[in-house]
Amino acid sequence: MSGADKTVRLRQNTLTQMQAEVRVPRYDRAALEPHTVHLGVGGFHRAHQAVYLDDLLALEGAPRWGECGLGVLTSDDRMRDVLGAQDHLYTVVERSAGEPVARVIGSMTDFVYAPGERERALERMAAPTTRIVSLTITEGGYFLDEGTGEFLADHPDIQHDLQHPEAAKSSFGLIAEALDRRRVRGLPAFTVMSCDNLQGNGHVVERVLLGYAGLRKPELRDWIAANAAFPNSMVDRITPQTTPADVAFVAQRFGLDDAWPVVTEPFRQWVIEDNFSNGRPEWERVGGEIVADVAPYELMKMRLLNGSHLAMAYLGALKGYTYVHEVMADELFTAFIAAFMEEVTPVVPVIPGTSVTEYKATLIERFKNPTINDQVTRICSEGSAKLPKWLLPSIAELTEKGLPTPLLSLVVASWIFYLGRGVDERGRPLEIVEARAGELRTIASAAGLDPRPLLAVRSIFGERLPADGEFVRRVEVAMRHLASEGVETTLRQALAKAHL
Ligand code: CS2
Repeated sequence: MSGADKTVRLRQNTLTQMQAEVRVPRYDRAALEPHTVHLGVGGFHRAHQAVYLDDLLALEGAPRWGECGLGVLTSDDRMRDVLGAQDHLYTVVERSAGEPVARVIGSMTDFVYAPGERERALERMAAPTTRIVSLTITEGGYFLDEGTGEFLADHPDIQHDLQHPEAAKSSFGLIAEALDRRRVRGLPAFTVMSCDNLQGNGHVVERVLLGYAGLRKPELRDWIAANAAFPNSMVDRITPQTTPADVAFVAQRFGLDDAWPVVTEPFRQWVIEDNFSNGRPEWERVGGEIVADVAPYELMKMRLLNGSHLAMAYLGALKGYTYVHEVMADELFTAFIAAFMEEVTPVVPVIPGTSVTEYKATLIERFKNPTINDQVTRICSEGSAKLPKWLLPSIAELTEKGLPTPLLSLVVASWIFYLGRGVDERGRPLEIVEARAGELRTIASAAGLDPRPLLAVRSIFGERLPADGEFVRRVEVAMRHLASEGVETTLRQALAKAHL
């Protein structure tokens, strides 16, 4: 197939005009009930949970289980506008070395923008039809202190929501108010399902929500604790940010005029704990893995996949790479990532029926995917939220086992160095996407090559790691190497030592 001469605007009533190779929803979208309300409709959600639901809806005898998106951030107005203009349809394109595959996803039928329609957002969740409220609000969106694991009750958004529950701004303020309305109306509690990459994401969302509800009113807290369910889950699909080039590609290759498609890899995985308070779709019919204990899957994924992303992110950015596949085309980096995974493996759980060796080999292949153009700035973003989840626990556990962590420590060093330096090795400014950028960059640049001031930020590093003199020294030596010899030599030397 070659390029399209003219494009078709994506709408419900143009689905019949799509090129034959584009799969479109054939189920009756008008008959769907929004049993899921999803907070945080970004690329990942649209390429993952909504796709599983779309697959399910295409099956014979599937229930009419649809979903409604819910935007919590003021910046979500763009998603509302784009999806609203396309009848909430959008395209997912799977790209790998082979032919790209495009499909239109129809599982979402509505989108509510909470900052502009707070009451409608609350009533959508409080409605009898709502069975699951799911979230992808990013790893940093959970109001927990990374060092202590405590709920950040003093956060200004939380304080605002406690004082004005009907005008809640945060995800948790909104969910708690909706659950309170259900409690008062005698409706069953919905399941609260986090789909963020956090260890025990169900436990985390439960802790934050109960922490918040307890401050609002004890009877609400007790009712939620007794009635709502918080399943843990492991989610996986590498989904870069959509670029103008992706929009043009979808138009040119598939003749489809979609203002905000999603480009992703063919791989996807979803492992879900069977713990729901008000029903769930039969995801197991479409590849979802329903298990009793998700913890080992989460650990395997976060420590190997997300950990490796961190390992290549800051070093790759410093080296001047733009895309993940460029980093992985550099043999030194591929060897480094393989050695990084070896170093982490002793703290990766053994899952019966899953080969960690194969899992790691698949990851290298996925990272090398040359067609999705995953951005180094994306995997660098929000390091202060990601390191405590995907890297520091591995260092702590390896140290506890008496095992060395030279490469993992180098990754910590690369992050601090990147924050302080602000430019890559070619002298080009680094685009640092980080909620705490101002504060952290000031500390890092004032400290020069001394990692201690940054390691002393307890809300990121906690108490134990910064007190480990051996670890601190390793980070310091690695930072000095990065400054004096650059990324390439530092990696070469680190690998030579790791192989001793
Ligand atoms: C990435 C993840 O955000 C990141 O840094 O590691 O978004 C990763 O692509 C996904 O977790 C893959 O499932």
